[in-house]
Amino acid sequence: MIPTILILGAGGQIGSELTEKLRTIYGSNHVIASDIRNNNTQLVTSGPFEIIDATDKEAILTIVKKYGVTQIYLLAAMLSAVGEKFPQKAWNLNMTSLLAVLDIAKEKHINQVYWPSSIAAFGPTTPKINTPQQTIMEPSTVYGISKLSGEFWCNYYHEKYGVDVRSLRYPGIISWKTKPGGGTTDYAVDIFFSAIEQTNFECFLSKDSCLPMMYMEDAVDATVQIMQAKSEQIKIRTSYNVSAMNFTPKELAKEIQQHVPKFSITYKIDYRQVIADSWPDSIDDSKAREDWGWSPNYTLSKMTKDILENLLTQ
Ligand code: AKB
Repeated sequence: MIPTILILGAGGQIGSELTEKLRTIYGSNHVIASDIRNNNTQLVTSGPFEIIDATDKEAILTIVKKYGVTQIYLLAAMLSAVGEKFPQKAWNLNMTSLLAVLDIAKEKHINQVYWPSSIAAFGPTTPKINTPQQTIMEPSTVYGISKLSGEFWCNYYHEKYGVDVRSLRYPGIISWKTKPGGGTTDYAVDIFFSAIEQTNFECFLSKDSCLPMMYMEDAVDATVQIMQAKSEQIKIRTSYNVSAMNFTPKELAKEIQQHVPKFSITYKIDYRQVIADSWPDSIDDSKAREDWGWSPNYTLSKMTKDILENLLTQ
């Protein structure tokens, strides 16, 4: 049966590309995009669109009933860097929206939920290299605390009420169509916009700050794949580690310079460095590979080439 999907936070970095992909797979009328505002013309014109505050359970339920929604993808969230400026707002948005959606699933209005966790659920005491699926998790940001708590809420609703909720711990996601907002890994997107202007990029992380990253194409594929997997393949109901590449700002700049020799980078470290320092350098995603066949397609060089080609021909 073709699912009818509601995407909360569809106007954001991941939501906008995921909506496009899901509309291609299931047909535009089966994918209802929603956000708190309607400033993304592409989303609004390519299929159904509704204004929804993701913390408002009744508003979500009204739309679920209106369209006969069977799956919700909850992508509305406040990210790590901006969350440190507004800790209570971040907690409220990230947790209230998740509990609203899990409750809607518990009440059997829908039958599947997707909710992203993040590498931010790890913390400074977590083993940094090849971080295992199950390990010490003591996040130091409010975003990370909300992700770790959210993972356990997902597991609780699955165990206790049989809710079919699936989740990935996204690394930094790199895209060129829609920019992210308020994350610590955002430098790896902004850098490409300086590169195509052939200007200097001032990086807010140090040159050797290594972080796990993933190209949007892979992030969207991983999301679709985990949602399409058979229920019995999903053995982890907190959230799966997924990994594609790891690099430092210096390594990314070097890769870009192969295509844009005039591009340069300088470093002016700010408060986001401490956040980056608390996250893993690399991730062990063997469980995702074993359980539902995850495997990324993009390396750093393939991604860099693809982004620059797209941005330069836009
Ligand atoms: C952020 O930097 O806050 C996000 C994330 C890693 O979840 N991109």
